[in-house]
Amino acid sequence: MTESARSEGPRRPPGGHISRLPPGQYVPRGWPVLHYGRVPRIDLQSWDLRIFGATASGQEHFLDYPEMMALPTSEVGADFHCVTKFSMLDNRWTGILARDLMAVCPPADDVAHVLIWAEYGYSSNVRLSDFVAADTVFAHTHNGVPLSVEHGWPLRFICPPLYAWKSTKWVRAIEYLTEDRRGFWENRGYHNVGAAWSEQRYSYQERPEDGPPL
Ligand SMILES: Nc1nc2c(c(=O)[nH]1)N[C@H]1C(S)=C(S)[C@@H](COP(=O)(O)O)O[C@H]1N2
Ligand SMILES: [Mo]
Repeated sequence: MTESARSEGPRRPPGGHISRLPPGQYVPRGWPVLHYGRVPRIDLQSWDLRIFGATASGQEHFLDYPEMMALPTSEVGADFHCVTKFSMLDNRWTGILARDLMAVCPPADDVAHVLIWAEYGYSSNVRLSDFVAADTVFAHTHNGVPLSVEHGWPLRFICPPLYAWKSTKWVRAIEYLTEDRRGFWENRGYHNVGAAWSEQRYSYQERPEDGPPL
């Protein structure tokens, strides 16, 4: 694994106690709904997940909803950090681990980044090392209750150590990349990596190795 958000986590400040919250974050009263554009209308009959780009076979894969739901189910406990500074602690996400999906539709050997695509063209990129982590999940259920459409039903990506703009709602496609490519917010001022514990909020904070030139 390359240098990764995974090695980071709660730190003991000079004063003593360990904070559950990354720097600059607070816990709001409810669970805010935040996204760009409209909430899509979902039709499970026509829904599919497309896996394309640099696949190992060179072929695109398509999974319909029953095929996706037939993959092994996992539950992940994780906090959720939005760059606008709200955090939701102790979420239980149920769904399909990204690594389990990847085992079925593997990438080519030279893939190091992944773009997650949503309905209406929203996208966000993550490093393959974050994609295959044990707590990266395509979730359909939150704390035992199916996600509302506003929160990304029927399937949303969750990558806990990264800011939540990388937790794409209404996922429809996964693109395997041999060269990193920025998604929607990474092209509009947010950090290409976005590790919350390192406060990688904005693209002006990036080191050259953090992402492709803007
Ligand atoms: N498809 C899609 N997913 C998205 C977004 C979006 O605009 N479109 N916004 C992201 C941002 S910026 C945040 S903070 C979270 C918010 O998730 P929530 O509405 O479930 O709290 O969704 C992320 N996923
Ligand atoms: Mo966000």
